[in-house]
Amino acid sequence: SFLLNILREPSFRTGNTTVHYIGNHPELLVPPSWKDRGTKLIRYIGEVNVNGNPDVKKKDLDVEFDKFAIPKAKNQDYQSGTKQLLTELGPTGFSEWLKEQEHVLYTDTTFRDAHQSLLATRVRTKDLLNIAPQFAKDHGHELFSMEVWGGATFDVSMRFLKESPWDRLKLLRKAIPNTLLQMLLRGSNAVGYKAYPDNLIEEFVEKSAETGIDVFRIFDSMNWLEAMQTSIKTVRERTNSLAEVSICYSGDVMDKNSKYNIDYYINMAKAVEDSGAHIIAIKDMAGLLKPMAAEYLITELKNNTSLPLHLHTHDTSSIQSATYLKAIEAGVDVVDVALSALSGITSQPNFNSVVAMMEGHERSGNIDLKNLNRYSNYWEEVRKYYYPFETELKAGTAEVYDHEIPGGQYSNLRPQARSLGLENKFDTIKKNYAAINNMMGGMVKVTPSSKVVGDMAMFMTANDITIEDIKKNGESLAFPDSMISMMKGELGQRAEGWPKEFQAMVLKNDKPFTDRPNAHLDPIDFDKEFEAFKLEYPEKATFLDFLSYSLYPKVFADYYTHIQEFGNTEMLPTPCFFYGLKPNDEINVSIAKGKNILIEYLNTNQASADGTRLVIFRINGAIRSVMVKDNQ
Ligand code: 3PY
Ligand code: ZN
Repeated sequence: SFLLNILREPSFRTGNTTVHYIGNHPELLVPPSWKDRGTKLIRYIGEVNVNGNPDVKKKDLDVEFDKFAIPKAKNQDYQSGTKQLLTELGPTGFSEWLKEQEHVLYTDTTFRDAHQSLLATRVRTKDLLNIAPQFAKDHGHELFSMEVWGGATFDVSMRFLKESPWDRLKLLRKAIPNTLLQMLLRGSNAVGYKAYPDNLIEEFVEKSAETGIDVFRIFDSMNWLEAMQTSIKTVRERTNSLAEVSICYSGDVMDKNSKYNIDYYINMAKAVEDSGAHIIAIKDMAGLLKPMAAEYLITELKNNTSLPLHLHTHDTSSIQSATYLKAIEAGVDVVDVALSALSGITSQPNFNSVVAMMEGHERSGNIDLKNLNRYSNYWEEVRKYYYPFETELKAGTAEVYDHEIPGGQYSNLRPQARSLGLENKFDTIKKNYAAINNMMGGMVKVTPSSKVVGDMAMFMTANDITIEDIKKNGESLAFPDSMISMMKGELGQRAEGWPKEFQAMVLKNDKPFTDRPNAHLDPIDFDKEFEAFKLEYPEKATFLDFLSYSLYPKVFADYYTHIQEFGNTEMLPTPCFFYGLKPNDEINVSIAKGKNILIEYLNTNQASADGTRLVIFRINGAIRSVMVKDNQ
């Protein structure tokens, strides 16, 4: 870390070093001690106490959280599970094994999609780690996998939680050694909202596997297989993980006249099989697959393909456990569920209740329901910490069949509407969302294509524009950037193309391209750019950090600034991270392996003339204070 200090010192970085360099900079020889780390942390807590966490808008600083006990594992040790089986059998052998299982298997999404869909992806690593080893000891060996990474978790970790997504994965891998760890990968968009160069996708996949991912659920927001090929190929050739390739479910498979009829799904499943997939996922991101439709779809796919089938849904309509029962009876191999306390509505169906539903069924698995309930109780308590991020939908809605808004997007749409002053027009927004989908000839709507439809619905609602207005005066409208980008081809292609007239209206005189957007992006020069990165961000200079930076340069830079100013805030308890401390609150923070500090908040002085306040703490018994500018 001396070297890091030196590398960071500005005159060193500009190359103005002399033989007197160290003599002129004695501070560089002072090791960063717990005192510095403590000071950084109290600067953070002081800042939150005085000005609040900028991510928490509905701030209620007097909120009280009950103390509760973290469940202990019933089993002393980890029992061997699917992780060991994959190592033993390899991906192809594992895929064959999976298909032969009589009982249904489960993926627990609690650590990823469940909180992405209910709590805006805000669950912090610390709260996952509190429970991960115990849960894995008791239930890891009973599962197919745990979905723990990808989707929005990568971006949100850095942007809002000020955590390294790679550290999260490393720690979870260590805590959960016996079940497969699964991630959601947006094909050529990786874990972002736009296309990235192919060689970045390749490095990202390889490093994700090395760091802990066993199952890559790959999808494309247009169901365009071409856009998933780089990811599939990389998983197959550069890792020992499973390539689970998704078919995103849209419309209603029972409707023979729909473009998303049974032939559409059978044809796509065959193409997915030919692409080298180990597993086929049916990704029902909006929760549109009704029970009878599930029976029909799964039966037909089983008859026409030979890979295991993994079904994902969201319980937005509140009937998706019935869908699971029908799908299980039709032979689906794995279904996605979330622990009770983080299940339902825009999240996945309730794991605990699905286990109960399966009691007495010939395909029921062997899961200890009583024990599973203890883990749900943990999340019931921890969920309270995240109340400012709660989705506002209070119950299931059958309207989802009209608007087809994905679970993860639904919970974001209302806050977005509010921020644009459109909250009282939420009904119109939903109607416009459906109308745009219709005008575009029925779209697959999932990140990032769903965002385009959402942006367009906001745009129409804010400007009081109807579909008729667009058809009449589209030439003179300035469409949202995301729509222009999609019509240009920057999110990839749709097999059947776009409605030509509409595309021309949006693009005006610009011409779309017709191939993969990634084909237009220069590859990253890893050697050169990594070297430059290390000089710019010496305190976070691993190759994994470089990948984070390459995917999200601005978000990474802000995260880096946070680390420099406040140190590693990942280890602060969640109530402290979001709401600060109350007088005499004391927390015990692990700042390094085997090194803990005790931080007690004492009080805050009145603001001085220049608006600063002295915030006083005790660290390991010694009084310490920080000056914080009151922004009020
Ligand atoms: C994501 O891409 O984050 C999703 O969850 C899509 O369903
Ligand atoms: Zn989902």
